[in-house]
Amino acid sequence: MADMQSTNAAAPAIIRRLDYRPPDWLVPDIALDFDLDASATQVHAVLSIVRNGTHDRPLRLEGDGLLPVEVKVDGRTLGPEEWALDGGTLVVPLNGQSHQVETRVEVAPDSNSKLMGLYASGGLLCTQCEAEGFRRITFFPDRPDVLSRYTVRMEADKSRYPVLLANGDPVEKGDLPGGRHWARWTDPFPKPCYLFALVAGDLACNADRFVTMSGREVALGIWVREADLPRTAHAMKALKDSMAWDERVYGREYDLDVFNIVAVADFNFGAMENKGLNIFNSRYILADPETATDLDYDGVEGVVAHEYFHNWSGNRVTCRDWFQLSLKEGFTVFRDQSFSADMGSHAVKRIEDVRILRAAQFQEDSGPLAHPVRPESYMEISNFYTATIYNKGAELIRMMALMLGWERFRASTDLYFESHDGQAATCEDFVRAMEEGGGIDLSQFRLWYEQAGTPHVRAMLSHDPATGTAELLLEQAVPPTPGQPDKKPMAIPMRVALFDPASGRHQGDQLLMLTQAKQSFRFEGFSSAPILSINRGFSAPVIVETNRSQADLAFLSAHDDDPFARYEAMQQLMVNVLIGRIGGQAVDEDAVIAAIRDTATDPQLDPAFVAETIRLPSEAYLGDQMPVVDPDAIHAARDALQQRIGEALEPLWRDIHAGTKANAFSLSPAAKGARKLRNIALHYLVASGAQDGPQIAFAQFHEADNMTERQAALATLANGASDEREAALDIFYNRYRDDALTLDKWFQTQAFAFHPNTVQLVADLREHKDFTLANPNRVRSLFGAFAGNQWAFHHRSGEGYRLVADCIIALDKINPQTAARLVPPLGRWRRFDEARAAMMRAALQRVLAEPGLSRDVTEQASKSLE
Ligand code: 0A1
Ligand code: ZN
Repeated sequence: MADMQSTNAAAPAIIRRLDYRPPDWLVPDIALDFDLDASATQVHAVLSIVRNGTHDRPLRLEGDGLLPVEVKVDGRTLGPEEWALDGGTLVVPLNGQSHQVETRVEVAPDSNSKLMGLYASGGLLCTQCEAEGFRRITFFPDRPDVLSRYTVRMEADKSRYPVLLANGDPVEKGDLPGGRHWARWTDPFPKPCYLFALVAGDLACNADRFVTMSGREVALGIWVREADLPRTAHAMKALKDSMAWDERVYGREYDLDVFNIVAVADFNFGAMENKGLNIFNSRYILADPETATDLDYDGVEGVVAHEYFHNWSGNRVTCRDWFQLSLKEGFTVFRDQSFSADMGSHAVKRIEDVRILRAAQFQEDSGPLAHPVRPESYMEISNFYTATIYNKGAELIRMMALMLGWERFRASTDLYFESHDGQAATCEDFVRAMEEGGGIDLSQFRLWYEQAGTPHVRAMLSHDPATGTAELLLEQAVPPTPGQPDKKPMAIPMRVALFDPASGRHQGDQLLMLTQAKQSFRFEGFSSAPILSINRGFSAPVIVETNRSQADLAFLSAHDDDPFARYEAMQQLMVNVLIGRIGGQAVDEDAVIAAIRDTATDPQLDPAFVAETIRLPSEAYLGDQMPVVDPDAIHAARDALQQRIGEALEPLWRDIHAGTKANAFSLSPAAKGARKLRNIALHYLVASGAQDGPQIAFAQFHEADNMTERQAALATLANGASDEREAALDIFYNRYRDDALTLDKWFQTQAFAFHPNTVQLVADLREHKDFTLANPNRVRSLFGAFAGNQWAFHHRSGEGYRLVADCIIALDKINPQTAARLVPPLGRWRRFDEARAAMMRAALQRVLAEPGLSRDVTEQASKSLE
């Protein structure tokens, strides 16, 4: 049977949610033995398998790029006619109910450029198995509903790989002849293979301890290169804070004796929640004031928390199949967002999270790659680690928590964890726990999991002075998305308040449930027309259109007691002026300037909130408000308004900039807020065109004792043309050329700059000696940032599209997952004028015509053209 091998060069198969079938064989136990070596690692796997149900189907063990050196069943080596390879999958017919199956394979970590499976990074050997990387290590039923107890033995050269880590707890170790050593780890918790991990290398440890709520001591370790040890303190603090928070807020305790984190330089995503052994992209572990911005610090805190929280929402309760990915990701993002809000400012965190949602998820939801939070089909699951699964998924949990109230929500999460502990569950299981624990009917709410697309809600407030009645008419519509032309009305929780303009107060915040296509709500007791504050706290992930005047928005920007709604009013005020300007209408910029001045000078407000609120909406967000995006007009209008704001309030910007200079670095919320505001002030000051603007920016760049101020000054300078620009870029490069994470900022700042020559600069940086396609962080710093720079990427020459398509084609041969992440910006062609759209389609077609294209890029590019 061994000659039955088949190759699969045809169009990638489509996997469908409704085709789910329970596994044919279970694997209660697995023992793995690794003889580790960078170029030839031997993997010996012993699987105890049990037939699941009554059937006569053979055992199928997935493999990707593996050739069995040996296959044994119950201790007997099989002849080549007793097994077969079917497109990589090892097929073994078996008669009994349970067997012991052994395989031996050899893998080559140092030629694994996809960074999936076992790979080498900076002298380390490490693994990445989610979603389907375990099949690149050994033959196994690589699906999340097969849960096994793992024992892992590793053997390696002791000088090269003095540290050997795996999931669970270490149990035994020893030395071997020839300078080799070994270690054995066991993980008592049954887990799916996507949570398997090992690391071998020369690592130093930041060791600490945590005592859990039941008094157990957990040994914590953050493992990095020796030189990076001083940069691990913030991650360790975040880990301990997360452990305490999950106990306090969700009643969830850690369950093993050790918890290890390893930082690696080459990693496709942010980090990975492997049981007891989280593996991180080093950018989410390492931080010090010299090299990390406040945003980086927050990223470390948030991602450490995210991965830790997965221990319950993901590991103890895992996913039945990959269509349920948001079960663990949406819930875990909601948990990490709540944690970060508790660690800092709720108001600012909500604004930041909504900004990310709108920038990434709303765009996804309105384009060719739109998909439901629980998708129906995929070609390559790696393409579904999206803002929809993560961020919109988190909004769904947030809405349920809002509808239930915290106490009932918490009772429901307890029920969910208790009833599904040790299981592979579904999104439906979660919703049912919410219904049972919360005593609520979520039948209509389930549409949020099924229907893609961002709902639009039109809100019209009218007032009858004769009766003192206000009427709020809400209408909803969910736009068509691929495969879903017609949508049903959703259950949309809308927090609203009606302000009395005379007193500046409202009668209370109400939660309205919009469940019909059109619904009206009446409010009594308004002698004069109230002002509508709607979707407060961004209670639902929808696009709200209202009939509010600029005067109403200005009122709310000064008086709304819901910080998100106050921010939103200011942003809408700005959007209206900018869109008006783009459309050639006469607009009243003075109202915006006055609102900014009032906000920036209000002593009651948190400086971090002020900074968020007075910042102009991004060019991309403005594009989202237009029927056809006009990148040049948007840039011109935004630039001009920025300059006006800069000029009109120049003394204020000088004051704020001077008044927020700190004597010594601190990570306190007040110090972070001051830096945020200081950087915005600098930005407006330079935008004003003041003669000394570049010098002031350069002075900040030069004098700063922290990266937040240094990088902001560099970014401000990078937008213009000045001697200071070139000097600062040179200084930055020379200072950080040997520090990869910081050098990434140098690439990113230039790719993201509003500079007329950005396209050419990016083309030149592509050829820079420090640019490499082998490191995903470097690729994202240059091409990810560039593709997010609307004005530059959509340069009318089409050169931006060409650069990104070239990068996708070259990168696909090395790392298809990371290549596929660069496709969506090209897929937004329907949003642009026909000349640009044609060039974007041509770029996608050129990518698709590439022979041997990966399944990852094929799926994204072909769907983008449909
Ligand atoms: N589960 C991880 C995300 C993740 C997914 C796939 C990966 O493969 C390269 C890596 C990480 C998380 O949500 O953090
Ligand atoms: Zn996650």
